[in-house]
Amino acid sequence: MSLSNDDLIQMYRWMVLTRTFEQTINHLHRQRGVPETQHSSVGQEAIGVGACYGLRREDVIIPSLRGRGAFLVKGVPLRIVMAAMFGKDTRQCGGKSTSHHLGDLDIGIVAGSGVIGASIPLAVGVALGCKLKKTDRVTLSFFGDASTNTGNFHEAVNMAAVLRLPIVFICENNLYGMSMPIRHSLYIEDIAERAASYGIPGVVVDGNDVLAVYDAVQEAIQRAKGKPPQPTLIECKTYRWHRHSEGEPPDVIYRTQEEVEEWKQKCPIKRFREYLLGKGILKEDVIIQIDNETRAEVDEAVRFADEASYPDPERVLEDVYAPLSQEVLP
Ligand SMILES: Cc1ncc(C[n+]2csc(CCOP(=O)(O)OP(=O)(O)O)c2C)c(N)n1
Ligand SMILES: [Mg+2]
Repeated sequence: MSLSNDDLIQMYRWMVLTRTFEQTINHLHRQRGVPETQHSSVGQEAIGVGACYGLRREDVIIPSLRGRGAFLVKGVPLRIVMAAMFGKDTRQCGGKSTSHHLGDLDIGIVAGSGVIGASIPLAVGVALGCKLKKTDRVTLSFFGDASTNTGNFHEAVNMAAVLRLPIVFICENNLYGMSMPIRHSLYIEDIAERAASYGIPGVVVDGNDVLAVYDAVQEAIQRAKGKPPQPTLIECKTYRWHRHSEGEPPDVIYRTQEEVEEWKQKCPIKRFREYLLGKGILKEDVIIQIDNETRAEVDEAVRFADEASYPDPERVLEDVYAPLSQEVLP
């Protein structure tokens, strides 16, 4: 799909909304605590937005633990993501999910696993199911760089390649695990190189360039819809601005402030804004309007989350196991 000016402004808006949301949660965390430990996506907004923009409702995503932008663009209302962070009862996951395990099957979001790398085989299972059911649904699997050092990643990518599954693997390479720099855990330059071992395309993309992410994912979706389908591994080079999660020790232990500042200069939102201003697609008054609207939307979501109820303790054991289906009973 080619993007109209309205699309571009909408993408910019999603990125600003994601950042405003993250910064607000960060502030609330410090101010009064929020039940969920926040894994901020500040600095990485171009990936979730670029990858999910234009996806169909029936396409499936399994977001990473920093996947707020992906949730929003895929269609989870902001107030629901906020309520999930507050541990409040919402239709999606009933307050048991926190935001990074949020799922909503109705709009094609499968909840990821908290175990690093473990969401990747789940995504492969989803893609296999979609293929066996002869749908044209595509699955997007998001994960971090450190996740690609787990056996889960290798087994899953291999299986997807062998079974020719309609899936796109999207690695958000922010250069660190929790604190481990990838230069200490990887002996190759690009994670995308790993695709070659499984005979699938590996693509390196500037993860701070929302349009580059969009293009790469759209191309990969076309390959996933091919006959036979072909998976792709996309590596998005990016950087997380905040510490791994709120409450972690200060990150000066493993990276320098100069490095953080250097990456802030490559801010994906500033960059996209300047591009759109240069093309005359965005005007200063629209930028201000988007800032004000997203601020108001986030404030409303906080009010909603504050007023929502906590889940009923009686229901704590519900939804732990899927009910046994008749087919597997003797
Ligand atoms: C099997 C396992 N080991 C350790 C952890 C603790 N842990 C949570 S996030 C994380 C780092 C993840 O790094 P990466 O995959 O690069 O994603 P990022 O946090 O950088 O987005 C670790 C080690 C975990 N959740 N699961
Ligand atoms: Mg990482």
